[in-house]
Amino acid sequence: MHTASDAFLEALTTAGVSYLFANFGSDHPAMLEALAAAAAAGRKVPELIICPGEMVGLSAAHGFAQATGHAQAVLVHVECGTQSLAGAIHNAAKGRIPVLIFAGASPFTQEGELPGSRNEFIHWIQDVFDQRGIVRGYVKYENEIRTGRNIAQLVGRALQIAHSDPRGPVYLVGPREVMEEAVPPVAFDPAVWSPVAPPALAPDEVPPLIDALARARRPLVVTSYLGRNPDAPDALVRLCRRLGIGVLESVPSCLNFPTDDPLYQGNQWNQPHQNPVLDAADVVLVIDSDVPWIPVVSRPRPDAAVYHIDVDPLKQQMPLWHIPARRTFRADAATALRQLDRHAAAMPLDAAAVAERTAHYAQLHDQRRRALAARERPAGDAITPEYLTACVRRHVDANTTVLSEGISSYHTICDHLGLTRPGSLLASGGGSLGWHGGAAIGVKLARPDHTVMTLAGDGCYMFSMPSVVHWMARRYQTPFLQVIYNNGGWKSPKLSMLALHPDGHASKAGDLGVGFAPASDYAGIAAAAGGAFARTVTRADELEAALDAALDAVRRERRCAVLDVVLPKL
Ligand SMILES: Cc1ncc(C[n+]2csc(CCOP(=O)(O)OP(=O)(O)O)c2C)c(N)n1
Ligand SMILES: [Mg+2]
Repeated sequence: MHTASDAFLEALTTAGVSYLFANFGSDHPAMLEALAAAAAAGRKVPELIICPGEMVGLSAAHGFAQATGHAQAVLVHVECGTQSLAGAIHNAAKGRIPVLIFAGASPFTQEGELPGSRNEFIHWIQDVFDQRGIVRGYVKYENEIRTGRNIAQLVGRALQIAHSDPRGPVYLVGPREVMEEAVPPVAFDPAVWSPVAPPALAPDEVPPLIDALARARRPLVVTSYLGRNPDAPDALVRLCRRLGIGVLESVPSCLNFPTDDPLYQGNQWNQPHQNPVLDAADVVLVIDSDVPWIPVVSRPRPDAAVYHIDVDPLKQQMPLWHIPARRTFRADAATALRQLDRHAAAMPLDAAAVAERTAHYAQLHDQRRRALAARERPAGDAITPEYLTACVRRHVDANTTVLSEGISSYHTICDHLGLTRPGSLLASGGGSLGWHGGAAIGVKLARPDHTVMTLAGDGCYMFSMPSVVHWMARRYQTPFLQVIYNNGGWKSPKLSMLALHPDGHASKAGDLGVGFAPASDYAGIAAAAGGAFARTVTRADELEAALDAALDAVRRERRCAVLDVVLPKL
């Protein structure tokens, strides 16, 4: 007997989906039967990863897709499980993460008319008018599976949309009767459902853009996420070196450019001041960025010529968005950069001007590095975020992936980790906190030979559902190091308040409502839930030994390690 659920699993498998991150309910008898039937017959289906929290499951699929580019499947229970995806669906949407979410739905018959008809009280309670509406604002495509007969085609269409730029989550709903339906096998060839080919710059557009960059006195690239394609940073390096273009990262959610390259000019987040490199630029090329600058604090000069390349240049998912670009291109960053570099390679360049620009940026780069090094010294016994990040840096090797959810330490982490390899740094790309725990599991599944480290705030640790994360990490053997930047609560809302009300009541309030006293034993939560190595570190001179011991637990004992590192209070 071949059911719609068998056909669904078969289509996922044929499409190359490796994992099913699942949280089951009364909508899934056919799916559980299909999984067990496949196991009994030795038939390959996506590996089941049980997720006791949906938000963690989707975050794991998010991390896996960041590491591989491939969508995985997340299976949830009707509208309740869909709601329990919580902010992870926001993160997948904003981070442009391909992932296929499948939810069951309450049976639509109640007198036994069809196999799967209602037989539990909850089927009345969980019947809602618009289940898909819960995620409609966050997915690129949503549909109901109405028959098992074309379920493979719907999987093909959903994955094709998820993997085509701008990428994103897709959502399919299958009611119980449909998922029980006996169906004939359907031929399914994923090759004919492949993602849309990367869009390039129109050939006529290349020469004027290269001309503008080559003639500029201070050309600058601003980017946030071109490094999501691991081939793009190299393409950017080649073009920038050829022309002497500086690179500024704005709110980077991945590594876009090697931070040790002399053309690298740092990263800008919420720092409340004008970025001097951006201010000096006369030609600014924005590539793949949702927030290239924050106009009220930092922006290009009014006479700077701004150009914009993005797979998603209009940001149609954002109600308010604009940068004053003279020309805007919808193109894939790596493809466009290679086109630009090929054109630049074939034209005469002013070598003296290129050398002058390169030397100018190299000198600024050097100044910046020296200033950063000075900030890494510990302040007595206290552990600063800068010192902590520098200590972590010494343990990062060529096979390490770092996940950052450092929040008020985002810029410190980018600055002091000093990473150079594409793919070595990941952030959620969204704004709903708690991504890093589940994401670490997904990244470790995708890169079993890597040391996976997460650097995250104490607030983010709590948001991540650590009991679920550490239960899963032990069960599925995905050990990682989790470093908590514990500043005693939510520093960021306090900084947001001070930016608007520097001298108001809140600035003088003793208890602002953002502190976590009395603190939990954060590391102990992970030890209880998943047998993690757990240590709290309060003094600078304890940090190195604690990192050594924690990484030994991760690399040799193959269990998670949580270091709760106590920083100066917010
Ligand atoms: C799901 C969710 N809830 C609330 C917020 C609002 N928020 C933004 S930053 C922040 C504090 C995060 O605390 P922590 O991880 O300790 O970082 P810190 O600001 O202390 O560096 C909060 C609550 C959010 N972004 N997402
Ligand atoms: Mg904090």
